[in-house]
Amino acid sequence: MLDADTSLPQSPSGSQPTASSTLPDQHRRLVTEIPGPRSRELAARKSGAVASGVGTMLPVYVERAGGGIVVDIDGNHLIDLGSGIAVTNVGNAAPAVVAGVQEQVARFTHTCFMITPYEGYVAVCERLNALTPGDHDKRSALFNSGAEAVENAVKIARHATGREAVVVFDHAYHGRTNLTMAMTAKSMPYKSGFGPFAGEVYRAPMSYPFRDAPEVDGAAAAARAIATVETQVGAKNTACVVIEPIQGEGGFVVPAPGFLPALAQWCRENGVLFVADEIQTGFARTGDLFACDHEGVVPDVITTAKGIAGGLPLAAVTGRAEVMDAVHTGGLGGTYGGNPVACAAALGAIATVEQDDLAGAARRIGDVALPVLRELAGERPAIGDVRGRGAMLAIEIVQPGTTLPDPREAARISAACHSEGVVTLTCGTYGNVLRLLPPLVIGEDLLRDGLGVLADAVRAGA
Ligand code: PLZ
Repeated sequence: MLDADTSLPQSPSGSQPTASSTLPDQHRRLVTEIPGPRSRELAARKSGAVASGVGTMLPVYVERAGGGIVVDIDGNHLIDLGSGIAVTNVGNAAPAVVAGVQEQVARFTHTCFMITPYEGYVAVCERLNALTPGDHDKRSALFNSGAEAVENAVKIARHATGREAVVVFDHAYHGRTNLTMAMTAKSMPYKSGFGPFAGEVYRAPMSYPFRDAPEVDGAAAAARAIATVETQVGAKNTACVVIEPIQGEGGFVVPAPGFLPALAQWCRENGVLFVADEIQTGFARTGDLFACDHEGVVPDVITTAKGIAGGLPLAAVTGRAEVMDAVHTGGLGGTYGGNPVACAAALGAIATVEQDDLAGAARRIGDVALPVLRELAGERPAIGDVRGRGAMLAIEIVQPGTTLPDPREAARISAACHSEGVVTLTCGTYGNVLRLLPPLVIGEDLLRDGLGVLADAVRAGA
């Protein structure tokens, strides 16, 4: 039981005004089947207009969203346990984000920072340099998407080291552009048929406690990865090691303690840059501002996106000043990178994360959810593992009594949650991980309601 000081706030019972909009009523309420008739009409229009390669996981069309609720155009109120894939950490249409965007969008929408610059870009870089792990001198550069940030981190690492090889891990996800597809591990749906892929990308084994033998602790898993790199790539050819401190799309894989520090130390000893991809884990999601903070790992370079700007497209590369500044002037950029409206949103989102202690809120979400999930796992052998940190949590679904992945059961559970009005996402190399990524502003009552729906869905299984 949580004491009063540390419990999550309850959801406001009625509508609450924000900067310009109204927070939707913070209760789950279904008024039609899911998806409802108006959403189904739009789904039909979608199939005649949108390329079918662009899928939709839960085709309820959204009318508004805020707090822990997504409201669809049929009037259904769904509990948001996805945050648009870890983006709306501060909640949808968060007041400081709305205010910043409205003020900025009325003054100017774009000049291109590379042509005639503006303060917002500089201010976001200052915030990133101050907040990311390590108190060394840092510089940042802004881009539009996570994949673009990862691409640029690799460009910078190659330039700064004069080396070409990039080391990534099993189960990694880094994006869908050509270079980042090469870095992403999973073929379907991300890579299949889209090759050839960029070269000089090498994959090392990840620490995956649920699937590793018990004797493979963090140090042993790091030694295994390092041996792979040393024999198959060579330290002196390696520009950077790029790793998600907790893997996202690959299955919310939390490496064993000691794995990340050992890798970082090997990098330091070998002139290899340690690049943390914190695109999914960043901005308080895991209960620390960045997941690397948990073990005191200080990356040379860190990529951020998603939670940085409360839903507007913005991404960043932040790194040691001497690494970042190794690139010639004009070597980094793009038309929209660090767009002024996105920067205003980011300044609002970052201020909200700090002022409202959303890292603390993320820890409390974990404190509420983990015991519920663990109890459920004790009761239901389909749950092979419960893991995660803060508000980045998952259950791995297996064939009972084994560690064999059961993606069909995971999909069934997720679909059952959807039909009861709870937005859940799956992930994992084997597609068998059900993940929870609630907005960090979710009320405890909504969170518990969502977890209850999930528990019922799991219990309905064989
Ligand atoms: N690095 C760690 O999680 C994006 C992908 C959704 P973009 N993850 C969600 C999908 O199916 O496309 C992600 C990530 C990590 C990089 C990225 C890429 O970020 O903003 O989607 O390009």
